[in-house]
Amino acid sequence: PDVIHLEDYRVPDFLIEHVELHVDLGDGGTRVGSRLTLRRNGEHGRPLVLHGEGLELLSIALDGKSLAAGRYRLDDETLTVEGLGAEAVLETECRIDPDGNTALEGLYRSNGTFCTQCEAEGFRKITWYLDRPDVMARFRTTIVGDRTTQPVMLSNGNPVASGTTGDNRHWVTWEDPFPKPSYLFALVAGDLAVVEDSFTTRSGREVALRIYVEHGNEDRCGHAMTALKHAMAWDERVYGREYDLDIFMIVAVSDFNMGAMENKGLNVFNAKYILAKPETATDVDFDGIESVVAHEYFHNWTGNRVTCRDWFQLTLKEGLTVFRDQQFSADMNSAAVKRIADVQRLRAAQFPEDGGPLAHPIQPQSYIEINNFYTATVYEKGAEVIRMIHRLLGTDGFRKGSDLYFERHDGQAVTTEDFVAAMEDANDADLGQFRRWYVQAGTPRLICSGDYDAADGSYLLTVRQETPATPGQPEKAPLHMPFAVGLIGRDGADLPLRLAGENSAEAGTRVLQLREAESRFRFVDIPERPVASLLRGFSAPVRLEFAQPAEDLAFRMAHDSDDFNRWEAAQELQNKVLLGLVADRRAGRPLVLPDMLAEALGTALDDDGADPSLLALMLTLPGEVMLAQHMEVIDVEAIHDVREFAVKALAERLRDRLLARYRACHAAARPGFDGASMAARHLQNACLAYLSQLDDIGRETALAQYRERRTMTETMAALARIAASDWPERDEALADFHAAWRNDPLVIDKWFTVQATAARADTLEHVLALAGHEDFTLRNPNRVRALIGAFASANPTAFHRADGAGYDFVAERILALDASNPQVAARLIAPFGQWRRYDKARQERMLNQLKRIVSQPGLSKDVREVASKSLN
Ligand code: DPP
Ligand code: ZN
Repeated sequence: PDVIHLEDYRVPDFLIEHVELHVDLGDGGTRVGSRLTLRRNGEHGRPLVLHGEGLELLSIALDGKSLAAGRYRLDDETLTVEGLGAEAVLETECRIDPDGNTALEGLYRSNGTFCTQCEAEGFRKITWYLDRPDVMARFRTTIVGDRTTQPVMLSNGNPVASGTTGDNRHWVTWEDPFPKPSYLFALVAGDLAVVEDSFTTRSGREVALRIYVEHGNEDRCGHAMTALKHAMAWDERVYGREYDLDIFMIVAVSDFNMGAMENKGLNVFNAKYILAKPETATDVDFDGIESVVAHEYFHNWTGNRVTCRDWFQLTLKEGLTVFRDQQFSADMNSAAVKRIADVQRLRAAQFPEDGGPLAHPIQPQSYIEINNFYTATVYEKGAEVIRMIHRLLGTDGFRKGSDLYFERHDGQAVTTEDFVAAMEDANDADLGQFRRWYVQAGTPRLICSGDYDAADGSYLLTVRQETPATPGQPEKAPLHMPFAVGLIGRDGADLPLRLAGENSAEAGTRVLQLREAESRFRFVDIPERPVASLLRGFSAPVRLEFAQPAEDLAFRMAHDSDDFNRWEAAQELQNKVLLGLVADRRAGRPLVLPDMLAEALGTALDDDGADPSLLALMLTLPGEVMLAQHMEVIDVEAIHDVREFAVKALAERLRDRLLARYRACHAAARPGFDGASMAARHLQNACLAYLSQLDDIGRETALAQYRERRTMTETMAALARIAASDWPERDEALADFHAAWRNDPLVIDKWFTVQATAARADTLEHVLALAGHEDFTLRNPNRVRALIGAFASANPTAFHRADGAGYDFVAERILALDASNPQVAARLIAPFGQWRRYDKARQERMLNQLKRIVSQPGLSKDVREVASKSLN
């Protein structure tokens, strides 16, 4: 296979100054005319080689003269033209088939609406082009369509002309004044409703905001619109960045491979990240909409105005933009709760990736299919790397750096090095060693120990860092990272911290810097044995190893001034207890829940002053997937049984307090997206997860909450309990839910997921039946993720069934899906890549499925790359 290497990067042989597109939409195929104004880049005699895939050539002309067959060469991936002058105009016309485009890259139809997805390399499926991000051109796009079925026709920039052509057809021309790479091109045409609003920028320009949706969904756009306006104001306030066109458009489509796409002035969204009202969407959905709308908006500066030189720089825009959307959501809601959610996501998706056969640095050095590198590492770890720069330089320093970055590079296609250099130069800082984060894969371990010396009142903190070997990187160098710590006194308050040799002490969190394989810090004037709170706020993307007694963890759960670390202390205590129980179970000892866990959680439940959402997170035991990460060889059944045992035992022990808190939250919550109600629902549902384990009141509480149908958040939490139960009402509730929402695809996705993730012995049989349900289709990525993705990644006992039937089911669907949508198929392989973590029998079964996938004839590059690398 063709491997693309970063070190092979070369500047383009030609540049494109201007593009004129003429897209004639039709039911039997679409004609795309293109007129490229080209300029030779440097002194050379090389031919022009354009990318193009699946295009049927209708005509080609150079500088106004039609080209004879011998003057150009066409193959499956390129169009080569020799003999261009220093400047040239190339005109082509081709036919494409949007209706037959099931890969959802390039121009395709979703529920009748024409739409595009060009990142990373979809534009070459629309017309021949230099489809690489360092070629930035001005686009003028004319769309011709049917007045009845495509009354709305959109592209980037501003509409500059329109008219009709007879035959009930019309046309519109859009012009984008900003030069852009082809991956930011977009075109949408269909019969869509529009919801309008406006935003006045701080310099006083009025921007028209438009969200286009399928008819009937107009009442589900309010939250996205509010999020957009908040994001626009936030980027002005926090980064000094204003929007730059007169119109900002968002289109929601049903069939979309990703979450959304930041095309210039015309974002195209997976409907899941736009459409919501409390009756149809959960609070998690609402949060997701807020952050994805902001994320795509923020790309206008970090991605579009300043773009990537090549796809190895993907984290330049994605890591940075994820960090920006995380900051934004933290400002909109509870910062600690947001931080916890982000770290949970990093640990669930990125840590396994970083420790498995597909480990790669946030700046990969090679790829076969770039679509496979839109990973948790590039995005989430990339955001952590930016967050560390933010910590090291401080808020003002980071802002100085981002200002310089925009000032230097506006309108350019640049590299991660350019970003880091701007941060350094603006702050006179040295990020030399820090750059290793861009090229070194693997999650570092921080092995810490603390020694209190009562005689001289000092506390010695020793931190050793070690990054495990990853494929192709056996040796690792020490990394530079911020390490935020606090020492807590007996009264629960942070002690003032002074390192030996320093003159004054400061209370609260201290950000230490680690650079060496081993670092030592001696804190002085420590009057009593402190309780250390390390890696506050998760100041670096590492695994912390610090043996802290259970009493200290419980103490920190109650007193740590860092809310993230209060939660982390709860997680650590729960991990300790649950892993102890796993060992007991494996040794055949009876399971006994330690009193101290129930007491610590009871104390949390009674904390009326804390954010209920934080308490909900503290009360929720680590999930099976998280627990598994702590085991040498993952024991799927033991983890499951022990966790179920602990939940039930805790429910019995804390019954009255859970019930009281449940009722209080239920009474406090109002339907709607206000922070207090969302937090109350969060805690209400965390209590329900316990209460539903109780034989007497569990069933009635869950059923009552389900039947009340107050908000989708409450309905789904209840239905999840019901779907996992053996209660006689189970089948009826699932049938009832389906009947109520059968015309609402986003809600039906939830119905599939709740069954795919139910912890039951017969889940696979249900999932097999659901895969044959009339509402199931491999053609809709959301539906695939709702059933197959959820089953494979969020239901360990069912996916890892000892007989291998779970593996067989998923592998078979990956192969079936590969024929129509390779990009989404490749994403489903990840759980198989974790095979090394399991027992011999499972290893063999997982490997056999990977081998079966790799040996399939006609496999896509996407699936072949991930599956074959997963075998290593
Ligand atoms: N649409 C994807 C994102 O925003 C890729 N750019 O992350
Ligand atoms: Zn992005």
